[in-house]
Amino acid sequence: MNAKAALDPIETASRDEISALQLERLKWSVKHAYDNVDHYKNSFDEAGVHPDDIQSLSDLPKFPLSRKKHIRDNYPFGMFAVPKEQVIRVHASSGTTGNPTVVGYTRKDIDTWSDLVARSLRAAGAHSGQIAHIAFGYGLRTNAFGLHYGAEKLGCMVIPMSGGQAEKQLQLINDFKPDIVMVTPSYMLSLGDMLKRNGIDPRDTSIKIGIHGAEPWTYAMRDEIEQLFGIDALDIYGLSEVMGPGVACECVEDKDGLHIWEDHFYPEIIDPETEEVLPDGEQGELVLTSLTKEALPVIRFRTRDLTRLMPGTARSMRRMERVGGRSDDMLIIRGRNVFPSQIEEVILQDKRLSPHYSLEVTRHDRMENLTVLAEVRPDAGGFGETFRQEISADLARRIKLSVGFSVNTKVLPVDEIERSMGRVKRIIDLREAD
Ligand code: DLL
Repeated sequence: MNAKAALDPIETASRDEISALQLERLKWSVKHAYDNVDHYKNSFDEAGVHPDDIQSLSDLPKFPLSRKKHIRDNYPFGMFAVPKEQVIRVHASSGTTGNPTVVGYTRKDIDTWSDLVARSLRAAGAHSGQIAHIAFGYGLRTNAFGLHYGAEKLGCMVIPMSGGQAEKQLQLINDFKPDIVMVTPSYMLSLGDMLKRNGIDPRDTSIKIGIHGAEPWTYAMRDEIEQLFGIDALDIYGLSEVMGPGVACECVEDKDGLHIWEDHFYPEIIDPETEEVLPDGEQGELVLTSLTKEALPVIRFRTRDLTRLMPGTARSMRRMERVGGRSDDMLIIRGRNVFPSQIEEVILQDKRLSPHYSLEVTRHDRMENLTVLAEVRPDAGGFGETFRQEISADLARRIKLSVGFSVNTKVLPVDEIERSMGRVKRIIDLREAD
């Protein structure tokens, strides 16, 4: 069994067919939310809009935006649009402050999720008969479960390894010989490093496809992973409130932006400040409306993720550019904005530096300072302090050219940056400690 499954007809449908389906589904979804969720009824009434106002897709921006806070404020099940008896699964974000964000799924929602992850994996080049190792965490969060059901649906043998447990990961990769590994990009790099440390060339493993997401990563980071393992590394996107992983995914044919599965989610890009809708091609915040979700419909949900919409290529559905960052991850240093991914790009231009780094933010005499901590590669061609200082000075110069302000840089010896074991934490904020 090694068959490549056919695409769903809608994946290659014309734009007109896609829009017609979207409109029909949008009318249903907006009405479903209004009729069954107090929050949507109240906010639509307050804004003076009614589901009957949706006559074309361009009517959607008349409706109010929704956000994570609304789900949290209605903790635990207040945003559900179906009786609890029809909800067969819940997930929740851990939530560092306040209540967790609880999301729910009917059986049909779980089927849709599985179908869309299967579609995503197929776009990434996976097919039935392959072995898929999942190193995202299983638990309250949506990460591993959606991927698990989708891989099964595609016909893969699934290894539900879960996160962490580095030694075990390596053992199962060596013994079970997976074709596909699903994990955050940062943990994939850590696994590559650990394989090397154990005397195994990551290129000699059975892995052919890496499915990575849940955190921002640059194209330079993709090259790094692809070179390290000799694989295709594909970007998958999603968020719990809207479903989980599989809202959008790259195609192996073009590896240039993620196709949004527009038959189930309607994307808009807004200016995060003015909330005005921007035309395709312009950078802004992604807003998603679910078109088929039963348990937790979301209407104009603000994702906080910054991207832009681009036309379809390998599939008719529009693509979103890889997410460069969330508006909440933006660092404001002395009034200038910078995303960790901008720094990542500059670091990886220097082949002597490893892809592991962290960013320390401090405040001294009311001045914010950013220190970029990078690390030399074992094969950088030197180890001494002078060697590292030279690289560090060059890095500082290049970052200033790229972001427009000065940062401190420090290049550490091999293996001194803490390795990611899941979702990487790039920013060490020491401002509170001042
Ligand atoms: O991280 C779902 C997911 C799991 C996606 C596994 C991909 C793979 P949440 O925990 O709700 O859900 O976090 C969602 O993570 O709003 C983005 O800020 C970020 N994110 C997810 N995928 C990507 C990606 C999952 N491919 C939040 N690139 C989102 C950049 C991503 N950021």
